Amino acid sequence: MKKGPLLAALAVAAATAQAQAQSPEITARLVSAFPENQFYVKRTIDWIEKLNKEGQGTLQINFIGGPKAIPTFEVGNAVKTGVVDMGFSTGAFYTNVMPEADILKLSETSAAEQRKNGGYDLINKIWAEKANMRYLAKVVEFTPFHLYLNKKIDKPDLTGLKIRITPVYREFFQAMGASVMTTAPGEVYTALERGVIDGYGWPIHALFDLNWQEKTKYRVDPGFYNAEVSLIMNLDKYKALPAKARQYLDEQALAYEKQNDFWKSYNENEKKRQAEAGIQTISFDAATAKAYVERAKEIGWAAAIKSSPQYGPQLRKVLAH
Ligand code: 173
Repeated sequence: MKKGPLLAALAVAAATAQAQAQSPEITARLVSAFPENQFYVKRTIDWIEKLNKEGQGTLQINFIGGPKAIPTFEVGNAVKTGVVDMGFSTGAFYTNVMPEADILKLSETSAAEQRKNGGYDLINKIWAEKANMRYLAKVVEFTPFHLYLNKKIDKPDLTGLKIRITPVYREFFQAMGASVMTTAPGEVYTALERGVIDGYGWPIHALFDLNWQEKTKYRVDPGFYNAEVSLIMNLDKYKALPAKARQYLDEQALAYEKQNDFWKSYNENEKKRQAEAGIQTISFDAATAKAYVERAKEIGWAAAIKSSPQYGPQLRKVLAH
């Protein structure tokens, strides 16, 4: 017998209700610590759109916005306390939650290697214990930081210069004699425009997203450390996800992380773009360059271990070569 439309509709409604009772669709709210006009965020929004399309009935992510919704340095706390469910951030922005957050910049092993060598599990142990967070995936890596300047230097000496930092660069730049000022990315352009700072720390890429090339004369080579940007989630929310939603989220986050090779070619291109925009490079001779990078690393690990005597040494084993 052919079902009438009413019966068919009732059958669909009943099936839907049953599916929802078994495993309701979950919505997670995500904020970005980086400004919305940054390419990172656009990439993440693309990822969210795909996740939402394929995750209907299972999991949806609701992108709330960038620092206008929650200030850059507050995103970590918002995720920790569950004010939002998910964050898109770098660890340097939530050292106010735990000092360990900034240690991932010292990674020499890749995220893929850390999934195998116990690094990912250790990170999740620490993030759970100290920040009430799940570290889902690292989605920016293979990206050095650089010092950008508007005054010329001929050696690694920043005496008399005021440099914009985040915790990433603090100890290293101070050791070179800089006076430092912490700001969120969203405040750098104005600080440059007003001459409040003589330079800043920032990755090799993403200068153009915020128009800083207009106010930047020099990039100092070589770069140092390894920029880390990741997706984090409130641990209670993560644990409360139905198994299917959690598995789907883990898979999607891992698929995003697996695209990280993208940054290698992107970064080469960004270097060219900087040169074309008139940003000159200040390069040290080979011996000075080597000492510069080694010093950054030594100072970075000394600070990491001082800030976390408990986990600094354990992280070193899985992050450093
Ligand atoms: O300089 C910064 O704002 C910063 O710490 C950072 C970290 C990772 C990616 C981009 C910026």
